[in-house]
Amino acid sequence: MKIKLQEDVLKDQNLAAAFNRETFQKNHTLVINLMSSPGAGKTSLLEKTVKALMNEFHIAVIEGDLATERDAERLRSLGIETVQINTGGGCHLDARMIAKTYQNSN
Ligand SMILES: Nc1nc2c(ncn2[C@@H]2O[C@H](COP(=O)(O)OP(=O)(O)OP(=O)(O)O)[C@@H](O)[C@H]2O)c(=O)[nH]1
Ligand SMILES: [Mg+2]
Repeated sequence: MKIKLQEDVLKDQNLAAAFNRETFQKNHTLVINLMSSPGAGKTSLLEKTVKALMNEFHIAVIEGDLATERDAERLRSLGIETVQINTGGGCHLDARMIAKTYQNSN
């Protein structure tokens, strides 16, 4: 008899992410997760995208950064709602951070 001891370390995250996807779908919200190396051009791409589409769509941004509000300020200056999450030490946002921010903004 085999006893399976392994458990998916991302189980909790996957559940939270599934809940987020369901919520976004219900609200007809397209959510894009934009990730890349530091300095790769994420905020620049967001600035260009926002400028090109802000008259046609309601756009909001959740920014994740180790510290500072600088990137959020760059996007706010274009007139769109931007929430900055400072992770303190982590290099990514997780599904629960997104859920909490989305609930607080709606
Ligand atoms: N040559 C070139 N430079 C770019 C391009 N996009 C952004 N940059 C420059 O790359 C640098 C970093 O751009 P950001 O948009 O701040 O990059 P980021 O990924 O948001 O950076 P972090 O938030 O610090 O991870 C800036 O000096 C930009 O002007 C590009 O398409 N070509
Ligand atoms: Mg940036």
